[in-house]
Amino acid sequence: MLAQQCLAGAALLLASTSAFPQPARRQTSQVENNSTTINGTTYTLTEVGARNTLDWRMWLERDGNPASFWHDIPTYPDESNPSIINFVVEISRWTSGKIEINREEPLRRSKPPDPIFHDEEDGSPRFVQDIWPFKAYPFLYGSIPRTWESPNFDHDFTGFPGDNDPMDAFDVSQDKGYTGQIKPVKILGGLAVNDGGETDWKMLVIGLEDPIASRVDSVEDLERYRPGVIAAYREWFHIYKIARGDEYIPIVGGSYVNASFAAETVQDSHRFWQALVAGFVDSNEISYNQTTMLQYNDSYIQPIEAASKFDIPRESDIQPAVEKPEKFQEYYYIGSDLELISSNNPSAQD
Ligand SMILES: *[C@@H]1O[C@H](CO)[C@@H](O)[C@H](O)[C@H]1NC(C)=O
Ligand SMILES: *[C@@H]1O[C@H](CO)[C@@H](O)[C@H](O)[C@H]1NC(C)=O
Ligand SMILES: *[C@@H]1O[C@H](CO)[C@@H](O)[C@H](O)[C@H]1NC(C)=O
Ligand SMILES: *[C@@H]1O[C@H](CO)[C@@H](O)[C@H](O)[C@H]1NC(C)=O
Ligand SMILES: *[C@@H]1O[C@H](CO)[C@@H](O)[C@H](O)[C@H]1NC(C)=O
Ligand SMILES: CC(=O)N[C@H]1CO[C@H](CO)[C@@H](O)[C@@H]1O
Repeated sequence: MLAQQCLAGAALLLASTSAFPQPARRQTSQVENNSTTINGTTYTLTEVGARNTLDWRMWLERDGNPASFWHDIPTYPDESNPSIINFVVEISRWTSGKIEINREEPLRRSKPPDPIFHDEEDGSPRFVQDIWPFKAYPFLYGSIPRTWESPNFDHDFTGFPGDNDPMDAFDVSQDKGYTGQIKPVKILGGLAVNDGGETDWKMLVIGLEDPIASRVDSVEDLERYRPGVIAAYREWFHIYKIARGDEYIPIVGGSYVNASFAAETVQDSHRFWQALVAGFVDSNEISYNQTTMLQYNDSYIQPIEAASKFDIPRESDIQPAVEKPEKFQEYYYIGSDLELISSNNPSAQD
């Protein structure tokens, strides 16, 4: 272990002094991409700890002060165009760690709650299984800032209450993305996932920078330029939890809703969030502290006070990633009766 740490330390040292790009450094850090400016606002990522551990964390700074990934990034790059939204990448494509925004204490440092953290399952970091022919999350996965799947009532389209999280989205762009990335995307459609009796929308989006973005506005357009992916991604949402022992996940209405209906649903969700941060509704234990909207004074924290108040580190301190547990390194198959088939146990099928 010690030797491994020394080697990793040496690799990092080499990486930072070498004139050439070093793949080892890329794997463990986003330091190259820790800062991005959108509409004159600079967003910076601060990363602390080792990936694939419960102690790992990532914070957001907005113009140099702590901010919440959920409450301090605008939903829309341009308020007059509801089909383009900002998207926060939590999970890059083909990675399996269940990384997400912590809803209970977005600005606070404690264990495990953090702005973005590695979700826990039975005391260990949670991963999704690789289900053949997919690999991990087969797209960029994340959430839409300033939206809320309100659990306080049954939603019209689904007939179920929301899951109490920001609204999720999946991005079919070719770039693989990185955790903490904020990118403008276009809404193409959406899947109304019924996750155990909770409404859990998965909005289908594409990054504006993608080579086909200007040509696709709908699910049908995407089918034309990327045949097969629509059906494959829908199938993944049905089956991805079977490997951890859960049921097949139904989709309300059976398939994708269209782009305009999806955009309206995002707008509704943005309104539910507004009622949340204004303190008008039961917050269901969500911390909605934010550092950008003085008009919501119950939840507003002075930006310059936030770092000391919530004990937020100002510098990144990135440790080499820890290896995934073995059971998440093998492939699984889903049989025709939706049974789980492990690649390590061929005799089970004789
Ligand atoms: C970092 O950003 C640059 C340009 O913005 C991009 O070319 C590069 O691929 C990114 N690197 C990673 C690791 O995402
Ligand atoms: C973008 O910046 C301009 C100028 O500061 C501002 O008027 C506008 O509201 C901003 N748009 C968003 C969506 O933040
Ligand atoms: C989109 O879907 C909604 C809800 O099903 C429907 O009312 C609307 O007519 C559809 N719009 C288009 C352009 O197909
Ligand atoms: C808090 O915000 C509300 C509007 O949302 C405003 O009416 C009220 O005066 C504000 N209170 C303080 C102390 O700023
Ligand atoms: C961002 O990246 C730069 C260059 O890699 C690094 O010097 C700086 O410490 C990083 N800042 C944070 C907050 O991680
Ligand atoms: C609305 C909200 O989340 N308020 C919290 C902000 O943070 C303080 C701690 O400083 C909590 O006490 C509030 O409940």
